[in-house]
Amino acid sequence: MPYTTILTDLADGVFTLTFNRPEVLNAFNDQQAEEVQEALKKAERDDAARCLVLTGAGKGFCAGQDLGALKGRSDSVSFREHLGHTYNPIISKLRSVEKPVIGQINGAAAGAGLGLALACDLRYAASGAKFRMAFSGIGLAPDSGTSFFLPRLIGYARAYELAITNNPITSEQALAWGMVNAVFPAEELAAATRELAVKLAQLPTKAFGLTKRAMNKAYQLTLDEALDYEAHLQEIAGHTADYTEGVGAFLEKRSPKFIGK
Ligand code: T3D
Repeated sequence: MPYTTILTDLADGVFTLTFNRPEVLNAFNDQQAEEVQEALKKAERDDAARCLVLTGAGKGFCAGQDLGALKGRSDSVSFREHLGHTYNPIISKLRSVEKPVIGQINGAAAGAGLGLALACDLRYAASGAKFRMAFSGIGLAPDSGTSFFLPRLIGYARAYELAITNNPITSEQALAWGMVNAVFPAEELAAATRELAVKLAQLPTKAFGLTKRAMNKAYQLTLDEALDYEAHLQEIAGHTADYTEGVGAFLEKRSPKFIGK
């Protein structure tokens, strides 16, 4: 079935997923959550997709849950169950897919939309985009991984302050606090993201995946455990074609041609 709430594109090794409900700043309904899950699974399985980009159509990145859809929802719907089959699998997939994921934050990222942005590996933001926790504004607590990622990125005091004041912050503030990697004028954002994504898609994808696995896991480990886990992953990296190519190219004083395997 063709997607109705997202756009997808695969070119030059880059899989781009665009949230496409611009009239509500790409806020999610259940259909969108289902389509994003399906598209991410497809991108994960496809060897031709070596870098993922998430972005939004129109002027927003993603305003989180579509509040119109939430209002029409029956009281009998469990929030826990809803999160369990909408945002949570998406956030988990963004963290577990062993390819770099870049958030191209073209406009407002709020609520679960902020969670999606923070779950990306890297974030390039447009000057003029804004970041808002949003949950407390409607009497909710943080979800979609925001309580996990935000304090780790910017520290507890700033994260808690953003959560309880519900103040939005600018891209420039987000950059100063380490929440995004770079900020570009809006008209330059897509090209800057594309340039990075195409470059990453030509590099050793398998090693990038193992790097992500190591850094995800390191959150829960002691130093000794992390050293052991690194050694385990290096055993895998050291048997890839890209490792052989990387060392060979260095010794032959030529540029490596990585195939992502
Ligand atoms: O079980 C569960 O599913 C619970 C899960 C919850 C997850 C969540 O994400 S809860 C949080 C939901 N999101 C929000 O509360 C965000 C609400 N929106 C905002 O705070 C602001 O709109 C933004 C900071 C995102 C952007 O501000 P601004 O000034 O750039 O835009 P705006 O004028 O407020 O919005 C533009 C339009 O988008 C506007 O519609 P209109 O007047 O042009 O027809 C606005 O109503 C609409 N819009 C924005 N956010 C949402 C939305 N429509 C539906 N749902 C939204 N979340």
